Amino acid sequence: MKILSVDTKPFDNQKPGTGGLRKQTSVFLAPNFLENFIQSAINARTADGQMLNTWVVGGDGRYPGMQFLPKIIKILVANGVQKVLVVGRDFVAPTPAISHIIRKYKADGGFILSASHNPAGINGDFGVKVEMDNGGQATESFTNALYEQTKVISSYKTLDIGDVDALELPNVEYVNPIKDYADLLESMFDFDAIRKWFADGHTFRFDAMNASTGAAAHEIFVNRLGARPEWILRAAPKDDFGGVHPEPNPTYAHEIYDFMMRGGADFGCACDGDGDRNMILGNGFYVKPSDSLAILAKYHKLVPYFQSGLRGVARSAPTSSAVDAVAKKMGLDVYQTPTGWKFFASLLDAGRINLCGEESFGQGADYIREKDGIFAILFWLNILAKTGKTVEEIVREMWDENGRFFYCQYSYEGVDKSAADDMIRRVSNANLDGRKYGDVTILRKEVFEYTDPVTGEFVTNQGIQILTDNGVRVFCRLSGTGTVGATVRFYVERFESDKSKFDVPVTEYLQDVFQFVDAVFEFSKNFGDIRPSAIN
Ligand code: G16
Repeated sequence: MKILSVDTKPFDNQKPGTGGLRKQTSVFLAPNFLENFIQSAINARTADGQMLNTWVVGGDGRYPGMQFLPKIIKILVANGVQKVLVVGRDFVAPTPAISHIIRKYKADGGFILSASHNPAGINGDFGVKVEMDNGGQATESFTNALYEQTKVISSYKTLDIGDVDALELPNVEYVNPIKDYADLLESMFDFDAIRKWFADGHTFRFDAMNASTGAAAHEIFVNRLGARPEWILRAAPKDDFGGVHPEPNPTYAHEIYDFMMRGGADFGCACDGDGDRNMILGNGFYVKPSDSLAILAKYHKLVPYFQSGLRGVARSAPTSSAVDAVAKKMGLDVYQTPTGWKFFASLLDAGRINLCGEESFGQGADYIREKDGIFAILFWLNILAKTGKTVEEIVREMWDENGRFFYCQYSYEGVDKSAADDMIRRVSNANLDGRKYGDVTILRKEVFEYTDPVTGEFVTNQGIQILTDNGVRVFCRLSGTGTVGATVRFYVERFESDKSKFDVPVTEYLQDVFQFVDAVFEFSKNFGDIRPSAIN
């Protein structure tokens, strides 16, 4: 095989965001755009002279992943990779299953061709997540090194193989991840108890949103646990997800949300495009992701995998403090990290935590280094099966014991980027401590910074946090996963111990907090009277 060196020029827009490089599909289709990024990742990975032997390539099935696969294989082999493990013959697999394959086959890392929960297709988004040899997303320092490479790249390597199909090269091996992934999860949870829960007549719905989780859901919930096949909705993967915005929240997964609010089943759930996020729904009851994390921590002893207990838990800073309250009662360490699953990896690697999660509909644990939607769903099924309680009873008991952390995330998607940057800069630099807004006084405003307690890696500008004298915590940051303009996210939380108030609708309960947020950030003054595009 002849190795070619192809001249190229840097692109100025290849800085990865919260979860890899994400762009509109049309941007990725520009000549050399993909090639530059892949070669830059390899350059960053081999900068210290290390060879890459085994590399995993998988994806959530979105267009044009399948068309990109031969190009990526050729670049990897031309750069000396001995074995390319392609996950799934049909090249569709959930991100957590791919993370497991990287770890199981002791690969040097991998590429996951996914833009996660973003819509797909020619008018949607595409992305590449770069995975390390622990099966987790690139660390902050590696991401910075990769970005530096994208700025100076002048050529990439590929193979001249004429008409030979790159997928048939002797270096390429196919791995079916579904069995491995299902086996792994079956080894962790009490499948006998869950089987009995289904056999007892409980009803279930899972929405795969036409994306990557349908096959795994069928294998796990139907084949292994006895759910009915028709309970797995939108299971067949489509390369444009059938036009669905595969984000499991009440806004975008409204079909299953509405169905469950009408009392459609005992338990409902959904995963995002690449299967690492989840939404949990009871009969007429929606579980906030932050509450879900707290509940997993509370009930961990019911799960065989966690039988010997947790050492610690972690949450991202914008996630509500519900898990802190539960974990402190159990004597567990609690870590607060910046947004981005990559920040959990070192804590998991060092054994300081074994459970973690985020408000952005993701929970996970130390068996892999990605969040995992089906893991969270099985965890809930395990809790329901072992306690005999409903989803609503489980959540209400947690509130009764710990108080309720009223919490809401308001997102404004696709707003003007320079205005959003200006707003963040202005509030970051303002001296607001002690300042009064009506009856409310700001106790402390801080720009969130983090020093990784394991690696010492330091990051700053990870969002703005405000604490007030009436017990409110506000967090604001710009999304790192959007592709058009900017997405401003406000996260607000207020603790309530008065049980008589637990049933007040969240948005009503937090209404005055939102007026305070608007006054501090001057949001409507700068962006007009726009409604949030998602309230979760
Ligand atoms: C990615 C990261 C998550 C993070 C999320 C935040 O999720 O892996 O850890 O919470 O982004 O999204 P945003 O920056 O839009 O608020 P995913 O599922 O998109 O890979």
